[in-house]
Amino acid sequence: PAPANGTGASIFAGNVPLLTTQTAKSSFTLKDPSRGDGETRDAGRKELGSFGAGKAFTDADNKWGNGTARDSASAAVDAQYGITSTFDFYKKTFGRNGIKNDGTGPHALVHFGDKVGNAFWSPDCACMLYGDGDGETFKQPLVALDVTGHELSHGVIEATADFQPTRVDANGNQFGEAGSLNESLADVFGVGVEFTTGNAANKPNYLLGEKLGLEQKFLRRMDKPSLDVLEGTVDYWDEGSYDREVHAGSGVSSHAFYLLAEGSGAKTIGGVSYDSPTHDGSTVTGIGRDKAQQIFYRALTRYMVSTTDFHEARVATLQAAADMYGKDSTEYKTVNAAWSAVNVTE
Ligand code: ASN
Ligand code: ZN
Repeated sequence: PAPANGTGASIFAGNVPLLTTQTAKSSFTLKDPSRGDGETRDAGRKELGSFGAGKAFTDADNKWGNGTARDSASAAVDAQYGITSTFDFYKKTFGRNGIKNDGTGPHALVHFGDKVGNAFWSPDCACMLYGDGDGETFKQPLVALDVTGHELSHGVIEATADFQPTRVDANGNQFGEAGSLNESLADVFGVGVEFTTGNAANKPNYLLGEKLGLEQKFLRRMDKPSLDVLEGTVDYWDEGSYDREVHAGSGVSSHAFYLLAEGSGAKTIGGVSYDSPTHDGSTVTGIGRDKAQQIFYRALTRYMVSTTDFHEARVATLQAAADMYGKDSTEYKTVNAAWSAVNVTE
């Protein structure tokens, strides 16, 4: 069917346009035919395994939500906006047609579980599951744009390098450098979604999860990852990285990416102040976010594999930079400098 022009009042991104599907005279559903039928459905606060495919959201006038977390459809507006923004980001930036590059639109389920303070990419359904927050640490539904960008990027990563953790503990926590790269690149491209979307109510920055009502004001950040005390994210590589919890370990390459894009030292971007340190006291001059993204994406999709560690990630990104700019280029040299600055050296 032809897409129908709807609008949504989101919780985190203001009023947003949505393309939907008309199913009857006065009935629309939150499915976007122009983006591979990307769709958001309702898990009805049920736990894994008990909601099936979830329930479709329907609306009579194609004006969705009221912009508050108490309204069931508003979280769905954010999730659907995240789907369309992420789909568009990958297409526009890398020419990638959907998560699996097959034109299929992503699927999401909101209101997942009872007081869940997390969001997940589920390989089983190849879909996103969003909790409404635990009401304590995470005070908001986890449907903000960078969270969606992060989770759907896990889908892209699964379809490409498919990083695997070296170890999973009894609580399901993952460890190791390939798993840390998984979390890090999900942050790299999650931030990319924010910057490329350029939503006025959700200003782009290098913070992840700054809208989730956390006491430390963000979940992770890329300029100086160790400012995250919640997960204990690190700034630099050391031997401990080989067996570090993957979110904590993600800081190594996220920090390298930030330095490659923006450089070291103090800087203000979009109203947020950053002060990115280097392990070796060096000064790094950034090559800009666009080039940094292209280098990391090329490395992810051509050179990284399920067991890639940080030192191999360095080689992969150097190879990507050499392909695109040559070995004598500033870009190549800056990739090298950025990894050195996080203590990943030859
Ligand atoms: N939000 C977490 C993540 O995407 C959920 C998880 O998979 N542990 O990393
Ligand atoms: Zn993740």
